[in-house]
Amino acid sequence: MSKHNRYSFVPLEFERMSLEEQLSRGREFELRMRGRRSVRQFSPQTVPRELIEIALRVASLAPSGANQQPWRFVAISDADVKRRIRVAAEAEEKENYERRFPQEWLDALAPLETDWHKEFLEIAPWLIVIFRQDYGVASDGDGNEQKTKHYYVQESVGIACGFLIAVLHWMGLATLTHTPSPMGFLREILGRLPSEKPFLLLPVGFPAEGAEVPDITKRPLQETADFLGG
Ligand code: IYR
Repeated sequence: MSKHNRYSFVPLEFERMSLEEQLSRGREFELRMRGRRSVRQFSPQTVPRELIEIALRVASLAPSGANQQPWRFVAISDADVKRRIRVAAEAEEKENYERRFPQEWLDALAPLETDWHKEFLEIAPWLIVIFRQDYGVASDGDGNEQKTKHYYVQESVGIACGFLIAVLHWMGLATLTHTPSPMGFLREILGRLPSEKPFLLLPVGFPAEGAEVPDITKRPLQETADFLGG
């Protein structure tokens, strides 16, 4: 016997649009998303919490394995917490750049001109840390912890992060997908549960005046997609 109750099913709400409308929306979205860049130079200008809340609500709409929504977002504007994150991230990254990264990785990073300094972690008005929950923890009422296995956690959290990055850009905010490695310090600084693993660290804000980005291009569709039929 399954321990799960079945859902009741309701009619799907679905907006059917003309092909013209579909094309126009698709092209508009493509154009906007083309302007999205990873930013490493942030302005200290503040960003209202309401914008971050909207973005996190949108991210939380992502599909997930068995609708388990195995994510936790921690949004930080507190200067002291940001400073502690910067100090810990720089310690790991210094080790990476000076000792841990193999030459092949350093060579791949060289064109980006990144190094272990991460001042953006203090300058950006918000840091969003996304944790993945590999299992759920609930109390059974007798003070015992019950663990629930989560499915497709990496995929689900990756999709939620995609939603998050897209909506922040759509709202006129810059982000950097930052993955200092290893990221265990985030769990300690933010006091998260052992079931929660840091997945991504996303500085959010406005770009600094005169911010520069590498002159890179995206691979054309012929290289990234195949059509069979249609
Ligand atoms: N996490 C390091 C190194 C780094 C790795 C990749 I792959 C990048 O695309 C960029 C940076 C850092 O943030 O410097």
